[in-house]
Amino acid sequence: MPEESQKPEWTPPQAGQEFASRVMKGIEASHDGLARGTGLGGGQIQPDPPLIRRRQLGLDDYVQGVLAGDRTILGRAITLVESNAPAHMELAQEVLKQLLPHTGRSIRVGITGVPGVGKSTFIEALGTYLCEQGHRLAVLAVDPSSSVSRGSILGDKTRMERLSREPKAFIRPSPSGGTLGGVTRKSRETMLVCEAAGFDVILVETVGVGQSETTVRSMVDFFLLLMLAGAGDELQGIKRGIIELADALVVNKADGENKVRAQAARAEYARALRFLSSATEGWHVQAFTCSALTGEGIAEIWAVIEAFRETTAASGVFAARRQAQILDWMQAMIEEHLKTLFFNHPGVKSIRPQIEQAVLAGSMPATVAVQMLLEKFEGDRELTQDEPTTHHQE
Ligand SMILES: Nc1nc2c(ncn2[C@@H]2O[C@H](COP(=O)(O)OP(=O)(O)OP(=O)(O)O)[C@@H](O)[C@H]2O)c(=O)[nH]1
Ligand SMILES: [Mg+2]
Repeated sequence: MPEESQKPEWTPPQAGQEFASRVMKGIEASHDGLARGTGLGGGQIQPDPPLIRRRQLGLDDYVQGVLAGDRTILGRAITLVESNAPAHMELAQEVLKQLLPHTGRSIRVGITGVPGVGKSTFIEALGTYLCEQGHRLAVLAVDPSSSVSRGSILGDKTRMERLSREPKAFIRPSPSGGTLGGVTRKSRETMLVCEAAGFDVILVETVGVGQSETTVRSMVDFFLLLMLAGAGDELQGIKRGIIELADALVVNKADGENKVRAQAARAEYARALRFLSSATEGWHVQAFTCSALTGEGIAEIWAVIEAFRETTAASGVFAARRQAQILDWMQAMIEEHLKTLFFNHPGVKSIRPQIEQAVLAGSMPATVAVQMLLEKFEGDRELTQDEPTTHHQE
């Protein structure tokens, strides 16, 4: 592991470079959830070096560091990838390009369920088991609501206590990205960086509310839905559509007095599954029980995930899904980009309030309003071909 604190090449930020200090600060926060020095290199705990001494890393430093599994550089590479500053984006894309040939060799597992169902506890149990089995795993979170709180996974450190001390595991909270699109881009790229660093299992925790399940489904190979016994579906906020995204249903907290109820709920879900279509071609979705707290059932669930990988790899569904996901992702990024270009367009911005007023007052049909705005957007763009590119990330 390079001793960065011995290379004081830092210079004060110039005007316009404020982002650089923001990135450094992010790294200092050590938000892989680990104490400094517990990295793969197996070093002892060291005090945080002062912010001022951190060395700028170049393209090669990032690429070589990540490929070597250097945990400090991995954390910084992810921070770079998450940065919204145009200068960082350029370097980040260059780093990603070089890492790309080393990505893809993992199984990506998404874990969803309503708040409190036990996702973090489940990840702690499964993750610890996987490390014992010799796997190396990265835990990521996708939580667009966490932009203010800096990711619930950080607050979860107590729930992932064993895992966060595990040298074979790397825990990364949700990026504070604003829109779901922004968070997703960052998480997908973070996933690639983790794969290049040699992690062979990627677990993605997502909040079981809103659109994030669909988004996480579109970035993982296997999607696992955690459920509770006793609570009605309405109460759990689980819609049939979400169940249809899942490759396995798992009734958690099957322990103590709750065990019998959990088994009954499992049987009920198993019956319901017969009438639903499967998310993955050729895969029969089943319901299970487990206790993330005691670890009971965890090994069996991993066996299901392995069976899934074998079945879908043999049928070609695994590779086909990944290909489709890349194209979907491209399309989503184009849509986000165009949306930002449109709504930030000065001409559009200047006439939009009056047009909206006219629509609300009933003096202009919405269709005409849209047409006027689009004409403004397209017309102005034709006139100003050499306008500066808008760097957009969200
Ligand atoms: N008895 C029992 N309690 C559990 C089990 N799994 C989780 N819990 C408890 O349920 C509570 C919520 O667990 P979390 O792992 O934080 O749930 P989560 O789904 O990650 O919650 P959010 O991140 O807030 O969405 C905690 O108090 C856990 O200790 C289990 O298998 N059995
Ligand atoms: Mg959690």
